[in-house]
Amino acid sequence: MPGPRLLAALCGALLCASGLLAFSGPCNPNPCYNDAECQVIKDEHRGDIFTQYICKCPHGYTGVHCEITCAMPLGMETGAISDSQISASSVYLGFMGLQRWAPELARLHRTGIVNAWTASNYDKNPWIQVNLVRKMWVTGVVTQGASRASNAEYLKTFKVAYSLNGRKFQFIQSAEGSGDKLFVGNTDNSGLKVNLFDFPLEVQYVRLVPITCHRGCTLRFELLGCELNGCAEPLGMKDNTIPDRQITASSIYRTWGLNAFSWYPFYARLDKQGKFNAWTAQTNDASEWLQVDLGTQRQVTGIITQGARDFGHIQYVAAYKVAYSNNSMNWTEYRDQGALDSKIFPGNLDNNSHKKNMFEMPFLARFVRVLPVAWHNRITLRVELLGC
Ligand SMILES: *[C@@H]1O[C@H](CO)[C@@H](O)[C@H](O)[C@H]1NC(C)=O
Ligand SMILES: *[C@@H]1O[C@H](CO)[C@@H](O)[C@H](O)[C@H]1NC(C)=O
Ligand SMILES: CC(=O)N[C@H]1CO[C@H](CO)[C@@H](O)[C@@H]1O
Repeated sequence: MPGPRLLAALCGALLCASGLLAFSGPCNPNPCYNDAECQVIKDEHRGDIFTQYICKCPHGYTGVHCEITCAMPLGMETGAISDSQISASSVYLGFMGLQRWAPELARLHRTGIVNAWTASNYDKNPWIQVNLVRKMWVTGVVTQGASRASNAEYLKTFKVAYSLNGRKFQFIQSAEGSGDKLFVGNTDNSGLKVNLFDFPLEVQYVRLVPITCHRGCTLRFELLGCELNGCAEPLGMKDNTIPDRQITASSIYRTWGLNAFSWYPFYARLDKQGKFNAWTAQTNDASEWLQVDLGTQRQVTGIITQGARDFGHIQYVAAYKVAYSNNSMNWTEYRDQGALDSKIFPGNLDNNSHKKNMFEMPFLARFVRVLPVAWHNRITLRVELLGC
């Protein structure tokens, strides 16, 4: 299938004589993927001679040819976006100041009595904002209301602003050119409303600005998008495409020494459920490791880690190093560009949140090891590797 597309792209690059392509033109056949619209760029508008067209990506796709699927949850619900990355203009204090409807609670599907962000009644210009820490593609937002004192509260309409530096914000504009785009929000306390943007935003900060609210400006939400390079798909721990036998470790912990209570390496799959749902090392020692054989050489661009609980005891790896290899004998410890020492990645802080780390220097390798450096209670891991 890419044949004609490739030909068209090459032809575009080489400025083929018109007539070589039947019904010639850089958009015929359409070089864009995922039903994207191809627009010919007129010569006088072209900044360079290498593209004669642009692909207008449909919702949830990005990349020059709209080849990248880009509508993954960015981590409000899973905790990959940490509390410290979420801030707001104000906080509602309920029940004589004892209930704090804080911004870091504004996570999709959060449960509990106080389970969302609410702006203060006195806040004339409320907003809530996420700092993604680095530039990412953001392609949409999912919003949800909540119940406060058994009354449904939610955002009926809102605007979305974005920024590269956290100081200068711009609002998403309406396609018709009639000013800031007004997004339609929720209609009850629990339903989800998905809004995909007309164009992906390449940004670090995203701000939701309530415009009209039902009772109170109360919100739970998720951001949708992807990493900039597009090479950050899960490599198969969570979805089991990496088989059990390819996940090994230095040792296995058995609760009360019982075989039936083993914390096997192949339990180390992100979000694994059950009583025994993670890998735990036999000893609390920095020589322990967890190894994933990806089956073939893959481009590895990031890692997500998660802790677990053993009969109520919270356990996790708080810091770790990463090593990689093509033959599982000679290992290279990951280092940032120009760094002399192996990188120590920040790990988890609790039994359930996802902690994502992206590699500044992605690597090509078949085997990846996680080398715990610091931990809470026992060395316990659930992981996913990201790449393509
Ligand atoms: C694995 O082999 C590929 C080439 O086949 C090479 O580019 C890559 O750097 C190797 N990775 C390691 C860890 O040696
Ligand atoms: C590992 O690396 C050493 C030194 O670079 C080399 O001599 C040895 O052959 C390598 N072993 C394997 C199995 O590739
Ligand atoms: C003891 C403890 O903090 N347990 C937490 C483990 O994670 C779940 C899911 O996020 C929480 O609900 C528990 O409170």
